[in-house]
Amino acid sequence: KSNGSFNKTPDKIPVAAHPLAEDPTDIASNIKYHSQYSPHFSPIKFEPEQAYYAAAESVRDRLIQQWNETYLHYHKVDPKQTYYLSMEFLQGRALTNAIGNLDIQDAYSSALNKLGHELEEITEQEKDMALGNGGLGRLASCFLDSMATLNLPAWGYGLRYRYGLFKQSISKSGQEEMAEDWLEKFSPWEVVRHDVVFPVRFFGRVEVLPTGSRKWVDGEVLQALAYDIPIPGYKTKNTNSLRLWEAKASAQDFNLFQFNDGQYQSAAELHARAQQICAVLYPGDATEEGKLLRLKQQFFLCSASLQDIISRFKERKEGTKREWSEFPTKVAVQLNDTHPTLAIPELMRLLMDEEGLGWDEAWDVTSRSIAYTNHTVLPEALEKWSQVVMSKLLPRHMEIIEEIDKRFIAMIKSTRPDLENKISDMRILDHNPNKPVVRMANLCVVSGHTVNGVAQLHSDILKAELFADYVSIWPNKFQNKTNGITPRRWLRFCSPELSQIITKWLKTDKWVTNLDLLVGLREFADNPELQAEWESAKMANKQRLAQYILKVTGETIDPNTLFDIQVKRIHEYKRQLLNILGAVYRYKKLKEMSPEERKATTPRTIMIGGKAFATYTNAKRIVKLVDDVGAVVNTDPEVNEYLKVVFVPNYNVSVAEVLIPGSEVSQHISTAGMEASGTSNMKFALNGCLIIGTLDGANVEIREEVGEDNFFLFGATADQVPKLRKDRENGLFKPDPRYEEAKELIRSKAFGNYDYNPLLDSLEGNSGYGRGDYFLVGHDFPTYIDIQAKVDEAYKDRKRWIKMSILSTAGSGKFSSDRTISQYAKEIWKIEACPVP
Ligand code: 4GP
Repeated sequence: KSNGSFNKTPDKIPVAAHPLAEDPTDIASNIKYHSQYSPHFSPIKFEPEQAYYAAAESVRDRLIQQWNETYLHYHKVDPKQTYYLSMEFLQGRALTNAIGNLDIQDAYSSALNKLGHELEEITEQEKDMALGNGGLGRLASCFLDSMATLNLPAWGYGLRYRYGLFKQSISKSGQEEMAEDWLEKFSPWEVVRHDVVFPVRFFGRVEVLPTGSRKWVDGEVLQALAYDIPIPGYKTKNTNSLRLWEAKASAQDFNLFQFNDGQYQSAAELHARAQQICAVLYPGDATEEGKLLRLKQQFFLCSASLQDIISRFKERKEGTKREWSEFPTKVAVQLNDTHPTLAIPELMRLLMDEEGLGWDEAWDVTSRSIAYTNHTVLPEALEKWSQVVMSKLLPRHMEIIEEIDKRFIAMIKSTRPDLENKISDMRILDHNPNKPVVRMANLCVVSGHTVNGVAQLHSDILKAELFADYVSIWPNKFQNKTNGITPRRWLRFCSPELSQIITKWLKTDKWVTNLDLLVGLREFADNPELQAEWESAKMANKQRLAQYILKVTGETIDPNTLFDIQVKRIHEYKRQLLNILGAVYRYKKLKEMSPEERKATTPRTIMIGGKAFATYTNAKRIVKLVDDVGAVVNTDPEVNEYLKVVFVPNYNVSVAEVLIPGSEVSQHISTAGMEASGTSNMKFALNGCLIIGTLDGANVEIREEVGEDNFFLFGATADQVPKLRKDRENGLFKPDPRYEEAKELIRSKAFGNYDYNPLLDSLEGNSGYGRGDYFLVGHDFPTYIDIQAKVDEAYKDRKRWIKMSILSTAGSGKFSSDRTISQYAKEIWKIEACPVP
């Protein structure tokens, strides 16, 4: 039992450093050693917070040992290595994951007991490393876990943002954003590498040398300093790195003269600009300054990472001169969306201007090394950078991009005259006189050796629509890699109860690294003993979730009601609005019922969580609406036994680890064709939660795997969407009366005085992006309500429900990120496992 008043470590435990101790007493000594000799607090305290830091540092010792071995092993073997470039990594907490992957959970738990603490309470002390926004960032983190677990030589590269994604709180006026300071105290999981520093230039000009070659000079130069985070694999020695860059200015850039003259700001101007680069993830880009800062961030990541990659390429064969043609056989660079596209012209520049290669050779090396993953077809997310800004910030890169564009056009003209009328869409530069831009996705497709989508439907849409013209030139360039999630964090560690049951029935825990083994549960799905165990594990998780909701919202929810969850970024295409309109409709019907009729319904708790981007007004209105509906429904004594609506604040990775295991149904209800994949759908399904979903993204494949009977399907399909929008345009849409009722109730101010008309008006009028119900809430509403009624019915049959839940887990094997990463390794990166002996 934790002892809050405990002020220092117990005397009977000796203080010693045993980095690799296995015995709990030795581990306790090691933790004690860190509390005394790696101090971060005054010496008399040893409360949960101090215990967390000391425990984390003792785990880190152990990681460092195998991390160094991994580094040396890769150095010696010199395998082909992958570098995953991403502006986002949503790592969440590290302690539980590290202890779990190292398989030292029991030893740490009892070591901490000896010191008067509980492991569970200690892990709660850790702040999430929230250097990501949503699916794309969390995917990158799942991938890192799988790469290490599969012993693949593969590193992540990102930026060390000071503030991650904002912290969300909900007040009377809706969502409020605050800076999320994950480094407030410090992170025990990062190691600064003072010997890994690279210069990164901005602005300046291009100088033509007497030899005719070109060089980027002048401007301002910042330093990129490496911070490494260890990424341990599950039950393996291999420990990879996530290298995060921080921007710094040097002492020479500090003007002592100006400072002593009282000109403090201008004396440290470059230092201040350096700080801006890694200050926040996705700074607002409504202003020109904001756009420039984002472009700087992207270039900073690309330039530092590529200089590092090149230096490692050389270092691993020190003393001998390597052929550059060997580079693509040693290096695979994966661009996680278009954000790191500048890696392409930067690699070209480094090879030509710094290493002296000619265009053709540099192009060959670059295009054989780099591949690109697309994560969205939303037009606003396809990056386009102003040519004016690009020329100013990166003059040499602009030249290189112009040359790539020119050569691409020449290639089309000489080899594919049939595509000449498509050139203006396909080329990289868009010379629209009002706003000439560089189209980053086009640059990736033209330059990379492989382009992939993240679920079968999405990859098909990329090939048939967005990139169709390129497919006819390079039919083999396009692939699908259906996303996945790590079964370690998303089942084994977040739901130990369910994991234990699975291991017991499968008679092995090998499913943790071979998730396909879960199909073995199918044969027991009807077994009453398994069903009873399953139900009680789910109930324990629901109770834990109910306690969490009480703690963060003050709302009491009943674990005997159906737990229905939708958690993801708030976006109109994800249609949280459909969910809340459904809840409003349910509320209205409950109000109209007699007490007896109400008793016959399936009581439900609807939980919705997610962050709305600070400048996305409609998304913020949706958050407010959910909260307002909850305030009325939850305090209405007539219905609150049968319905509650809760907005879960500050959704992040560690909150997901509590919500997902406790869920029974979850909603993945995007307009078909718009959600590239989704990954939380996979986490829910794996945890025995049934999905209410449209045929969108990976839902399609989840339904195939878990079986149609275990998936609540509704809504239009992707191929129907264009016609439905056209029909709307032509006044052919006839709203369902139930839909009108729900909207009317909100307009009638039943949920408070806030003006929801602008939000509801986006559902009216003629269709068009952002208006006239572009996302087809109205069209899908009736089938949504019908399927919800089926969910209510199904829940009443407990046996059938539990069976469906078991079958959902049993069918989730495909969605392991181990499967996804094995496919990337084999089919895109051509890398092989390099296990540390
Ligand atoms: C997301 C997609 O919206 C989501 O469907 C997908 O599962 C995820 O990437 C991972 O592939 N995209 C983003 C983004 O997060 O910023 O474009």
